[in-house]
Amino acid sequence: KKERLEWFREARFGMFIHWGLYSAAGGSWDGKQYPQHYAEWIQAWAKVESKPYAQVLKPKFTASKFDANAWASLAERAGMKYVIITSRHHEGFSIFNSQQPYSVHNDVTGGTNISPAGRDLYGEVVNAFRTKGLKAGAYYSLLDWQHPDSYEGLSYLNPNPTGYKPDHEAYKKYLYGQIKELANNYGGLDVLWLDFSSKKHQGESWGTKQILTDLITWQPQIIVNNRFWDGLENKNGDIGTPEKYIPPTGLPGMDWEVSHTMNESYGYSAHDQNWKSFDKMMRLFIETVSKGGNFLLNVGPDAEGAIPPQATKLLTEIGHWMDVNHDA
Ligand code: FUL
Repeated sequence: KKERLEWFREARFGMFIHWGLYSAAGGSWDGKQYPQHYAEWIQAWAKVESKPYAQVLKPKFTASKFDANAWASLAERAGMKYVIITSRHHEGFSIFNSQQPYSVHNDVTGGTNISPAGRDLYGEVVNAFRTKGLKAGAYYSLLDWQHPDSYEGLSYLNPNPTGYKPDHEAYKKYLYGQIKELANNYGGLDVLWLDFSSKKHQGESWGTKQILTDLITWQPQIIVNNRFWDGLENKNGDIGTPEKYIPPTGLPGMDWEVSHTMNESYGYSAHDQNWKSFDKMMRLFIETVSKGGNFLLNVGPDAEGAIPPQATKLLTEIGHWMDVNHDA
């Protein structure tokens, strides 16, 4: 464990990226703005079924301005040492080209891979960061709102419309298959950032033992966060993951990383304009690092793959601060 965590302990600063179909909704559905924080939860806030959700948002998710190298440069210049990107979020749509058989019990047109034809957005990001010598990890949602066999699948948004009885074993297989792809198809996986467990669904509910055993074989250097078992902030993973919160005394006896946002939401929201000032941001960063944690700072690109200008500006300012305060 010690060697695996060596780079992480020195890294201090990483980029979190939330990018998926929800980015195309931008915090609104059907003309209505949802004030809830976390625009990546829009499907749940607006209670949209997966089929119309995908039909509306997929065509908008064009990535037409997306430039993985520009993202990696922005992170590097800000002093970041790694990236964690949402390979898929709770909605269940993937920005990596998964080959897992698509469930016949659902009918989301065109399946759940959302990279534009001929591309693999997740792969492009991972490659760009690795090429710069930065580490790259995958956020992967254990929840899946579109999969009919997942615990929170169709029944979560649309209580069992067809009388179909979810087959959780089938979902576990699907989950295992996707994690296997992430670990083996992209030239390495430095962090697997799973999200999330609850009292009801944890550990073997997800097939944890097999996944962890195999992960270590596929990627011996991998770091796995703590959200596999008893919910957030449990002590069973490699790293604790307090969310938008800095524990006053750190997390004694555990490596950890605070994920923070520049406005309120992780996913892109057109109406969340509560941007933190540079001073506020630096205070959060320094407080985290001084207590022994890493600072994982989120950006939420829009459906075209543009990072909001306010975020670019903050990251650029942080980069200047790093230049000035870096002891060479
Ligand atoms: C949470 C998720 O539900 C949020 O949407 C976000 O991804 C955050 C980092 O983790 O558990």
